[in-house]
Amino acid sequence: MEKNFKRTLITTALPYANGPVHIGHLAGVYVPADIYARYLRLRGDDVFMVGGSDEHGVPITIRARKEGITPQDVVDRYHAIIKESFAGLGISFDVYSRTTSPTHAETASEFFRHIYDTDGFVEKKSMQFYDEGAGRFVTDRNVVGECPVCHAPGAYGDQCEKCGSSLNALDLINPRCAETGNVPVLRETEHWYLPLDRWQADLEKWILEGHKEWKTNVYGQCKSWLDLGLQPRAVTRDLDWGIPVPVEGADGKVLYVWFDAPIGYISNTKEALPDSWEKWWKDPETRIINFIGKDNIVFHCIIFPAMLMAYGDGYQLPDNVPAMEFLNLEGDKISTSRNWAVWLHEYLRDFPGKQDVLRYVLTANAPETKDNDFTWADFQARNNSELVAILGNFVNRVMVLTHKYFAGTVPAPGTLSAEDTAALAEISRLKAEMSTALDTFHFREALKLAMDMARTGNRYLQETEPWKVAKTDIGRTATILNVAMQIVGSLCVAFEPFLPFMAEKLRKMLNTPALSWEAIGASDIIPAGTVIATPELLFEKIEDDVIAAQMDRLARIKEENKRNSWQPAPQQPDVDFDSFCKMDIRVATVTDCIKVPKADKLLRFTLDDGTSQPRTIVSGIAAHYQPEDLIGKQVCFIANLPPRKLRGIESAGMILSAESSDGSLVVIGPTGPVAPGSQVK
Ligand code: B3M
Ligand code: ZN
Repeated sequence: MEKNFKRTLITTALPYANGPVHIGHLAGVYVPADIYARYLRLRGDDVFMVGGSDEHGVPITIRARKEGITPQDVVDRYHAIIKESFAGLGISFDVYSRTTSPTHAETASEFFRHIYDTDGFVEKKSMQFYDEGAGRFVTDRNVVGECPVCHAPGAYGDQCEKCGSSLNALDLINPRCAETGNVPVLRETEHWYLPLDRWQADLEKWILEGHKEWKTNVYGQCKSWLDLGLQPRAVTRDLDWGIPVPVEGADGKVLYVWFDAPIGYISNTKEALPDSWEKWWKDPETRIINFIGKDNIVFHCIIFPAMLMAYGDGYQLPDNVPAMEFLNLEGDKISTSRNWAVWLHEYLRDFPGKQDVLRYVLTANAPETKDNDFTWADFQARNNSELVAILGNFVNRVMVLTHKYFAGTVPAPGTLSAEDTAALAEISRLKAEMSTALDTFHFREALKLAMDMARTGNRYLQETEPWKVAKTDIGRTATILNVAMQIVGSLCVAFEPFLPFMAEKLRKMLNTPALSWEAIGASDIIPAGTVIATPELLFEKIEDDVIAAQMDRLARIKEENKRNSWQPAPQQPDVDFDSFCKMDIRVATVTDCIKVPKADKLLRFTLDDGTSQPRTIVSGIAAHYQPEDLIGKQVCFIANLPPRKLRGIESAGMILSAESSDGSLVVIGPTGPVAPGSQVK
């Protein structure tokens, strides 16, 4: 079943250059891809890892208009941030370029043109919303209106977030353009479609028969798409940001972002390897692995492969697409627009030198089979009780003991005892399991096995107690510390894909050249006689106040979101005029106002309502007013509600107030003085 491959091309989803990268992107795509690439390189494989920014698409144009800058300004800003932060986290791309590069424009254009010239597209006319005021077509996402299914206001043209229905923009009730508020009109437009139906049989054969080993989430999504029957998909758009459609008379049209973005993998390879890129894409002995998040499955498993088939010319299809599920943050969905994220560039600023801690936590919690959660408490716990207490502690003990008893030179071993060989055999066994886990994209499992190697080391020291043996038998101490040092060497390699910064630091302390995966478990990784450096701690404890600061930040964002997401309540069903007239709303002057004892929320009003009798009303607004501030004010109240008792006080009516976006209540009164008892009509 396993084919023999000569090389592996690793692609990583191109992040939209519409915002910085967050932990969700990292856990879902870049950290696992980087672990995989580093692992294969340690094995000596020929690997090329491609990345880049996705710089087209509508959201970028919207942001540009909002900020009064050009789309190019937007992508320049975020491409720089993203690229720098990836480098900061040690994501080892062989190329990281962008879809506004000249190579990409040329490659994507040619790709379209070749399919066009070989009759690989169909042309279709359709009606599309057009914003006459703005002079442009509006994409479905940019039209809002009442949901035709649940009648909630503010549904998007492609989906109602209230009831979850997928919508057709043309079905919205009272549609408006989201950006301008204009009422859109219908206009005919013509687009090129990729007839996916033509590739249905080939795709079924390739995926459903040929790739049963794919992750169940990936295989399952593909199967349900294929079972529904594939339809032609438009691959062009009416937009002024993107790669122009390279066909005469197609002015004002660009390639759909999901058409050009995956070609970016090819363009970026070409840009880096102008003379040898083809072998990475067209040689059947190249294995292609696409690392993506679950929302990108259909594009990578159905649409892009159909594009490659339509183009022909030997382009190879991916061998595997190990898509991840989503990572949540403190129980809530990560969201760029709601700022609910831990941003990589901010993490690198707030936690200098702690890149590996984030890599570790994101891998230990990788959303491999189901959505998973990142919490700061877990981040702290994993650092303090795993990285510091298990891995860091073991390495440090071995180094300190080597300095103490052998002046920092790795001692030569004597004959190995059964304990010694058992410890090394355990490392080899764990290595074999790790290899299987990594080969099958089970990164969490692989990381756990690596940590088990460190646990094995700690157990070995606990059992052999070299600090006690040293009092009587320095020869045996030498053997124990030599074996322990080999375990340290194994850990240095086994953790390298996950914690490359730690591995680099440790390698320097061990005075050891780069090691290969094969070395793990060997008894001579760190040769006797090696002079090691003064040990430095590999990890340090993360204190509570550091975590509290991050939690405070999230709490502030939550508050802000609550304020920003406020929307007026939907309008109530109509009432007839007679019903309205039955409500007796009047103005009164507050003559007295006091807090109701032992009731936090209640104020007791005494009102002059124009009659000779003072009127008492109890109102639940004590949290929003000092009672004395209301004395002398005029308020509106409903006079003809039946009286009711509140805390033993008879309340005759209800004072009107409005609830604002932050939940505060404001009493409603006339804007000018009126006679107490005046009716509100
Ligand atoms: N930019 C979507 C995303 O970030 C898209 C991936 C393109 S991969 C070719 O989810
Ligand atoms: Zn709805």
